[in-house]
Amino acid sequence: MAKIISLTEHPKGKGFLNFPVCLDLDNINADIAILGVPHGMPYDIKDYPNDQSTTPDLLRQNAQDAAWEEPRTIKHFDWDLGGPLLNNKDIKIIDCGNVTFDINDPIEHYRRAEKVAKKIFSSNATLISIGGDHGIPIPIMRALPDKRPITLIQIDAHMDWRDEVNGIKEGYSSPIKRASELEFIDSIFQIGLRGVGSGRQEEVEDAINYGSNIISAYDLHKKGVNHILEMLPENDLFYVTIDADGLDPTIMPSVNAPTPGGLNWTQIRELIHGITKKGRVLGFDLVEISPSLGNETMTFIHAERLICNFIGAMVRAGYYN
Ligand SMILES: [Mn+2]
Repeated sequence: MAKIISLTEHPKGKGFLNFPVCLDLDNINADIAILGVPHGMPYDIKDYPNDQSTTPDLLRQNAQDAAWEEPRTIKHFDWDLGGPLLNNKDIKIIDCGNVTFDINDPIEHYRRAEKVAKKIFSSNATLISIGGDHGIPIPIMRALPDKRPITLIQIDAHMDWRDEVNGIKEGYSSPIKRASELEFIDSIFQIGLRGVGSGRQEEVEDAINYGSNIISAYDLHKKGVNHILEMLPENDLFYVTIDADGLDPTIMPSVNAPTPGGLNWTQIRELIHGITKKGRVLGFDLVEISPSLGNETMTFIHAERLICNFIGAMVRAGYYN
């Protein structure tokens, strides 16, 4: 069998924020595992790979640059968290590299992603997946432990509830529709929806019939983050999928469909900390950053902060005590 994982070489030969690289997936001993998932299921053969496929390594590189003077991001006081990233605790974070693509089999990378994610979830590590387009949560969510109901939280400008596009059922327009078919996902919250392209009338009706909790970006701006957090179940298991276009394009501009009115930094930060305290986040992904569209540095800065806020919040919520 072909190699499942590869890690594109980095200047310092280390993973995200210099966390150690671990490619031995049968011996995962970590609290948090970071995984690059560059490839979705594009609607056109020319999009294997696509612009978003470059993000895992570019984000590692950019975060690396931000972490100059190596331990700064990890050791210094982080005002987003009220202390250092890991709160001076013995928390082990690893970078598992990227899921590779097989040129001879256009769905093999989904099988690999699912297999890797299963190994990480079954090791009890929290999985942070870096996309890639919004197809990538489809194999990742299939790998979630199916013993207890899980609440899915999507932050996105779009519903992503298409059954298929051009006959493709596992592409970036369909992750939430596919999630709605997973028996262990018992409720869905869709936050930040706005603009055109957020699904046709039939997708909206399908989502409403399913019972999805639909919170438009304007609902959030009007009612506030706390109101949204109060709607979430207590003590549940959560999986969170974040489409970069759910955030406002002023802070995450490098996306294919920039749409005004998105979540600002303060809102996404409060949401991350609030969700993390509500229950246990088994994993989250950040997808749909298209670096070649420009303003990628601004996008990566917010992406790095978003991941660090999640890590710091999970540590402080006592997940790894
Ligand atoms: Mn999306």
